[in-house]
Amino acid sequence: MHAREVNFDGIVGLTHNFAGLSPGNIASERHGGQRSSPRQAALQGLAKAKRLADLGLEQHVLPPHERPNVEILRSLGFSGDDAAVLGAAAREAPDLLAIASSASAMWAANAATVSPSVDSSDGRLHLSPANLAFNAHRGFEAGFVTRALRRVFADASRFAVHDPLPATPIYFDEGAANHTRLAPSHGDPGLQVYCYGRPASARSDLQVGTTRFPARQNEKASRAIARRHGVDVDRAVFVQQNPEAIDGGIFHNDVISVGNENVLLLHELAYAHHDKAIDAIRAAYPGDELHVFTVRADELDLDEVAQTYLFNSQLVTVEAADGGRSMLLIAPSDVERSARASACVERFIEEVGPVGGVMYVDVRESMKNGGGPACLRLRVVMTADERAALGGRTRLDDGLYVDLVGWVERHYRDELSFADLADPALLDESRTALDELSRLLDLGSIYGFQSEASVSEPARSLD
Ligand code: SUG
Repeated sequence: MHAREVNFDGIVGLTHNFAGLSPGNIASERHGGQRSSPRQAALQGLAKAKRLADLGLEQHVLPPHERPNVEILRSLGFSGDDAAVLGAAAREAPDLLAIASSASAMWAANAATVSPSVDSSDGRLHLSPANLAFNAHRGFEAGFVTRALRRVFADASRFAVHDPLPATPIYFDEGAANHTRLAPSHGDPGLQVYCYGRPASARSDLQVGTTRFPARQNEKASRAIARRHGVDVDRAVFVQQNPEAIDGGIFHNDVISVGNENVLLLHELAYAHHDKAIDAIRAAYPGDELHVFTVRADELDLDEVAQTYLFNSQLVTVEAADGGRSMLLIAPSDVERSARASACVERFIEEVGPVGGVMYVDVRESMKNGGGPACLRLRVVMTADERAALGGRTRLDDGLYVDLVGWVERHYRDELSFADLADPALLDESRTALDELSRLLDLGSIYGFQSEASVSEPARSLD
């Protein structure tokens, strides 16, 4: 079956800011309190997505969430009109204003876990929105993500968009950031590699094995997702993240490994038991030739992994006009500035046959919150019929790119400080922009503040 990888990138929202909200995410902790540029962040994200579209890849976008979200603050006890709610939260509980204002939904790799139709028992493409319940600010994303995915993947005969797993520690789920699919080519049945930080056997945080930073993904969540998607158990491996890596600031597995078709690029400290994990992956891989390229700790230590985000590159298959195929690594520009990280890239290109080159992209604003190129996208392997069945106007062609850049330039602030989050004008600007965006993307009334959405479609969560 011929299928392609389609990337859905999260459009960065109007409140993009640095609030230091994610323990164990070193970049987020380091940049907390600094001024941000929502406009630059959004333009960088769109430019990255457009470069992939220009390579001939199918590229889509997902809408930002409504932020600041005063309904979140109301549910936490603040009352009055919108301005009063924002003002009281800013004075009495700035931490809550921060969680109600985060633009963290931009990292679409955390939006859901995906199984293409070729891997599922009912022949449909399955998506499980992540509950992201580990972090207070991210736990509010699941309701709107579910609604947005149900608009885009609306055809229930082809797509199943599940409810998020229950938002409780044994089902902590961070989405595709901890999942890689390997296959001879996208359209072939694949091997699912699910990676978790919290083993099913751990009865409390004390038994997770980390000493400095928390582990997020629970093995039970990964197993439940594999089960509900109907993936073949013989083609699924569940491997533990290395607690040493989590303690080194590697909070998601996609910050230390990336796979595409028959290539897996990873660091030797990605998994708790490297050799055992690679043996299991090789044994279950449904093809003849799997290229596993391991970067050693003496080539690049964990600090450099966390600083450069080498492994948060996208590895994509590019088809040339003559039908030839070759893989390209889409790496953050921080890798290019590091002699040691770029040496690893050179060795990777030299030694792994299918990989033809590297392209560097600048997503600095996102990187400062711990999100590289791969964090910004949700990848979905799709057949031509499935692609034709997508709802909305989310495909980033030249026309939509021009429209979105114009939209950002009209509505986004160039600079934002934490105090600005309480500015009622920012809430108005955000709603005006999102209202326009929902029409641009042809998604109908999708936001809670748009009356039709709140009347006809009660939100599953506060969003
Ligand atoms: O969950 N940062 C995100 C970064 C997510 C990166 N995604 C992947 N690796 N796939 C997180 O830690 C920081 C927000 C702040 O501090 O303002 C934040 O949520």
